[in-house]
Amino acid sequence: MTVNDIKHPGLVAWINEIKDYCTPDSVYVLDGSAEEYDRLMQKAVKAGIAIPLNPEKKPHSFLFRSDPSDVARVEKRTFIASEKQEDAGPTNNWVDPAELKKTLMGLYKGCMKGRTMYVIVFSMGPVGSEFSKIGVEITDSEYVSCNMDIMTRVGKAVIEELGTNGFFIHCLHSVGKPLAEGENDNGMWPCAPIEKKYIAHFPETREIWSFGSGYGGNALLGKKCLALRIATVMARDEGWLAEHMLILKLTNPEGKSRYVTAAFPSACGKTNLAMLIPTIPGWQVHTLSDDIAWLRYGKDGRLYAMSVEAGFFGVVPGTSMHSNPNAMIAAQKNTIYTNVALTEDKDVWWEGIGYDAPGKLIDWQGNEWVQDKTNKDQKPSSHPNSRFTAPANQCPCISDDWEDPHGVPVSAILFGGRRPSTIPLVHGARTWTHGTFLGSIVGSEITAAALDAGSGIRRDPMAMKPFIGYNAGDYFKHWLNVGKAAKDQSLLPRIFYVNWFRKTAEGKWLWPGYGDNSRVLKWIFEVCDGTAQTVDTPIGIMPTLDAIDRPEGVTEEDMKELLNVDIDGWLREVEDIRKNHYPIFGDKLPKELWAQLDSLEADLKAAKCDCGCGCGCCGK
Ligand code: SAT
Ligand code: MN
Repeated sequence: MTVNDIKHPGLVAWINEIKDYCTPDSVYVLDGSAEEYDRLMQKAVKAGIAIPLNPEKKPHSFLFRSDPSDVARVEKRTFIASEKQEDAGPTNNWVDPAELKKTLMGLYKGCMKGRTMYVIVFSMGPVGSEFSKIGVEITDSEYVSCNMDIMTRVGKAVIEELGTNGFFIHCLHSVGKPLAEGENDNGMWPCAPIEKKYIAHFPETREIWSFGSGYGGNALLGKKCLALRIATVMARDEGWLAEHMLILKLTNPEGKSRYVTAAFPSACGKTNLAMLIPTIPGWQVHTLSDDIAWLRYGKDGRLYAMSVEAGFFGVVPGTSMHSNPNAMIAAQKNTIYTNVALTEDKDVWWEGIGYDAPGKLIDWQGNEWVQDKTNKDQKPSSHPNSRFTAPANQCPCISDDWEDPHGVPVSAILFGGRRPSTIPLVHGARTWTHGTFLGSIVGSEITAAALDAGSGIRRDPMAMKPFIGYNAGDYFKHWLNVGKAAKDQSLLPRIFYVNWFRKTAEGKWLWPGYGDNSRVLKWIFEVCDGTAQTVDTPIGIMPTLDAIDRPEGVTEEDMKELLNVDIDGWLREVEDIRKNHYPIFGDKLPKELWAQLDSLEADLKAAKCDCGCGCGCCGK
């Protein structure tokens, strides 16, 4: 399609402005067709940056290898350029918007020379849903165009939906590597050096300007940039929630379903939970989203979650037919692989795939690689953050309502992180405010090697620390406000904190995880039904010792440990939050959350006090 096919004068003017400034060789508007996808992919193949995979092993799939400097999101180069610094808050890099635009204008000048400028009109959420948001990404990357084609809804239907004056979020992207006359990428992944990479957000004007990186969340601007950073700001203004959450449907043997969302920091198994295969007979899990959910009230007063992406951008290493068969099958065809190893017969291989490397490989940096199991220090063949991009509808357990324009009613919200000690397998909040408190203290333990000053816990509130587009203290306040806005508190989702990562003092896993996590989901389902066996504890509601069916290999002693309330550990937790975490947010930290912390401390001390007075005064 061409610019002439667009009937939106505002969009046409913006396209022309960028074209004149970035001076691409040509401009092309994506229609979203299969034929177009193939054409763009062939261009990348010709330039030597995409490798077609063996059609018998991975039909219609391609491998890309990025520049070694361009392998993940770069938080240091990610900016929230709000008018006031205070509005970016303590968790974001702030630069004055006028200054940042000036810097970036210097970089964008002529930056698309020798390239095609692609215009991607895309919808986050099903096309036509009143909750969806339309973005337009202008990019000079075929890789980005093809990934956006899988990850979002792109093309004609969205252009129609936008009409002549619809609102859209301006998303400008360039790899930052113009080509000289006759020059070609010649097998090199185009990007700019790290100090020229900018992932810039202008929350007030709802704009995203990204320069210099071609990878993942830096470049696929519908994902973290729009659907989280800019969306959190829109959600604050409009009264809803944009969250880093999977959505799953849990169905019991009687056929009753409940929807659960879950927020975990990166590398804590969101995709695995979203696609898990229950080990308890008769229970089923179906997937609606593995990364991002937008939540808002439905007319019936319940909170609904909508899946906003159309594909999965999943971490590859560790994915196997054992750990996540649904992801393996989803990524069997029509998939883009980035930074994994290539086999001699043009299939892909990675660490943790479940079988040995078949012969000589080419690793993610393009070098020969032969597996040496005697060498523990061998460099991996695939980058630890290598990815597959696969259409969501290829997932065997995709939920039939994953594209419901209204979203689905949420019964439970889960928070979690990697906590080898202290935090039990599961505990539940008593109220929405208590649940907001649990979300605000989410964190993962870090190894001594990476120990930050002070605490050994890296806090990642609501698993959103890198993705809140405004002041995190105001974000907590917004969470509390959403709870207060409920027509009826009893209709709100129940909030839980789960921890699959408990270890014994000897370092052995206490809980098998994966499919056995369905046992915890079952208890949560029963809590929502009002039929669960629960006990009230100082930290919240918990299962009785026999309320969760034990998986094979988990003894009653293990279960006691998994469900133990470690009073001293929790008191240390309280102290850490009081000293190292909450002060970060200054005056913006809502008083209600400080009050939650105080009452938790009081309840823990009272539980410790065995003189019978219950006041905690004996100080034992
Ligand atoms: O690079 S992405 O943001 O798309 C993936 C991730 O870091 O979670
Ligand atoms: Mn994510």
